Order: sequence, then structure tokens, then C-alpha cells
Amino acid sequence: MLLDKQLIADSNSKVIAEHQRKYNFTAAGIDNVEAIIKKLMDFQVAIPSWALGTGGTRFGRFPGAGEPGSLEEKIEDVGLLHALNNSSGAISLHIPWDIPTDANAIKALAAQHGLLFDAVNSNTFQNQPGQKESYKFGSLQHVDKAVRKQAIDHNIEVIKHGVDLGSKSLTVWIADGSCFPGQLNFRKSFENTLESLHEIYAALPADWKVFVEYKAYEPNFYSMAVGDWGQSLLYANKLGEKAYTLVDLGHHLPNANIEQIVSLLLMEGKLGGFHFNDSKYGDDDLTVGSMKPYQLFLIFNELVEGMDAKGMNHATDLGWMIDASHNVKDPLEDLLQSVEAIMIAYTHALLVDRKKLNEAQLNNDVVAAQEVLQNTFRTDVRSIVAEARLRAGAALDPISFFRNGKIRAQLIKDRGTNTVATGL
Ligand code: LRH
Ligand code: MN
Repeated sequence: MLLDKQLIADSNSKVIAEHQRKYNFTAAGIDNVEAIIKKLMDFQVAIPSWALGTGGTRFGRFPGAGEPGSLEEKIEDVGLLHALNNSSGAISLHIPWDIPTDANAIKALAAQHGLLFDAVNSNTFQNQPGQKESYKFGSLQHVDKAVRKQAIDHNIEVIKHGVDLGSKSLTVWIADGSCFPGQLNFRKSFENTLESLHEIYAALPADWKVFVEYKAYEPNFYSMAVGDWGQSLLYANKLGEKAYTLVDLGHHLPNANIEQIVSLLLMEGKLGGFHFNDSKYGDDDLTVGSMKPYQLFLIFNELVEGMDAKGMNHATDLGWMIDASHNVKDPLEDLLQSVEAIMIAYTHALLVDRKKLNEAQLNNDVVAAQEVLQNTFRTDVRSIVAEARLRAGAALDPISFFRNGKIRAQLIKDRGTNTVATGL
């Protein structure tokens, strides 16, 4: 479904006066508001191809209707999101859940929706039908060289798909690890995984990056082959300059200081990108900013400070991706909320008075430092984010447009109620 831009303009005209009132009030207090809006319009978040349908857990999955039943329909859905918020200009594919059978046709369809292809993701955490070697006891870490070779070949296959689509990075997340003490030799597991990653690294085109995604636990519950940021950094440093770490917000042990991890990985030049989501307990893959919005702001605060310290381009130098699963909400509404939360956190981080914060830190004036961050976080910047959308011809209120426009009903009419999206 290609959204008619005029419909969006018409719906905006109904709420423009209220928007202008809020925007003028907020913008009046911000010196560099035009520069901030420019940055927001440039900032694009990649949508995961595996999160466009209803997700589930081992206890059950309650599919919604009108889900995308093909890669083409997934691209249309991301195109819809992008038309509504102008901040979802890329899709991240997961192979083999989304194999592009005709890469040129898929690329052309994506271009029609203004979409690029972000990182491609390999999958050696599930056995595929007819697969020779099982990944039950791991893939890149496996004690059996034949299993490792199968997993390496799959990753090289995924790179090929990415090259055909114009992607420039591979995300490697492996479920490898152990469930019980004694099951695994940690050193050999690390050495096997590193040797395997070296072979994948050697297959990367010159201008590509590989993101090594870490995770504290699940589906293994005693050790993981890439269990935390330190292990991911160890791999990335040993692999070479094209290897980076990837921070999935849900992959940390409770109360981990993720903003400090981000600051240090950025300082080392080894932060490759993010999988944004939120969680209360484990890898809950909930809507971004729905549980810990202040933490999300603190992470973006470190990102802006650290990227500016290195003269990095906010929009292009890191991989901005969502990785969420929607068990009880409409996937598209959930993704619209997640992108909004990211844009609000980024706007807050751009608003932080760095000079004042730095002074407070140099004077050990804890209260003054807190006040800088908390006052910024307590500033309502939603009209700034909305203004960036308005200037790009997107919707002032994407969720209202999605609902008032009865988009889900239209998708159900087009696709029926039984289509099931591949993915989690
Ligand atoms: C693992 C993970 C990884 C993906 C998968 C869908 O928990 O975050 O990024 O491959 O989810
Ligand atoms: Mn992830």
C-alpha cells in the first residue's frame, strides 16, 4: 500500500494550529532549533523485517490479521511507517526468514518506498529443513568443525544477499553457549568462535562492517559464546578494523549501566550500532522507551557527546536499528511508538547544554549536573519531533493517522486474516 501524501497533508491540516501553538512555545526556548530539526530529518532508524508480524513466546503466539505474508509485503509495511514518520528509511533483513529471491526487484520495490537495506542478519540459532549439521550445541563455537563450516558458509551466503541489496553490514548474533557447568570448555569455545568469525570477516567486502552482537543469556542459561560487551569487544579487536560491537538494549544483566558501556565502546571506536527495544526483566523486546525512557535518554546523551567528540556523523556512522517483538500490540503501531521514543531521546540529547554540564562536572557540582540532564529530559520536545515530520511531508500524529485512516483494516482487506509473517 503506497500512502497518498495528500491524505497525510489533509489530516495534518486538521491539527496544524494546535501543533503550531506547541511548536512556537517550545522552539522559542531553543537557540539551535533549526539545526536540531535538520538532524532529526536526517536521522533514520532501520526496521527489523522479523518484527512486522505478531511475535510470541514459548507459551503461545496470538497472530494478528493483515500481517505481511511475503518480503514484498514487509517492504510495503516499512514503506508505510516511513511515509508516516519519515524516520524509518531502512529495513534490516534476517536470513533465511526473508530471502530476497529477486534482489533487483526487491531493491526496486524498496526504492519506490524510499527505503535502503541496513545490516543483514544471519541465523545459525535454528536448524533449517534438510540442514545436514544441527546447531543444537552451537554453531560458530561448535566442537565439530563440520558444524562450524556450515555456519560460516551460511554467514558468507548472507553477505552475498546483502551485497545484492546494497547493504553494507552483517550482524552476527549466535545463540551458542552452554546450559550447565562442565558442558563447555570456555577457552576452546572462544577460540572456535574467533576462528569461525575470522573466516566470515575474510569474506566481507572492503567497505563492509561486521557487528558482533552480545547477549547475557537465552537460549543458553549458563554461558553464552558472546556474553557481554567485553567479550564482543575482544572478538572485534582480534578480528580487525571492520569488526564492531552491537548493543541490543535487552541483552544485559539487570541494572547494567548501558550508557557507560556505550560511552566506552564509542571512545574505543568499536561501537557499531544498536538494537533498540526496552525491557523490565530479560530480553523482553518491548516497545522502545516504554519501561526505561530516562535510560534511553542517558544512552543518547552519551552517544551525542561521544560522537561529537570524535566528529562522527550522527545519521550515518552508527547502525540505528530496532529489534522488538510485538505479542499484544499491532506491530506497525508498536514500531511507530518505538521510532517516536528514539527521536524524542535523540532530541533531548541534542538539547543538553554541554558547556553547563561540563562546568558542573569539573566543579563536582553534582546537583547542577543532575539539573542539566533532568531539566532537559523534562522538556516536552514532541512538537519539535513533529515539526521535523511535518517539514518532510509526514504525519504530525502517525498513530492517529494509522487509526483514523483504518490502515490495519485496509491491510486485512488486501491480505486477509490468515497471513503469517516470518520471524520471531
Ligand atoms: C537475539 C536477537 C538477535 C536477532 C534475534 C531476532 O535475541 O536480539 O538480534 O537475531 O534477536
Ligand atoms: Mn538483537
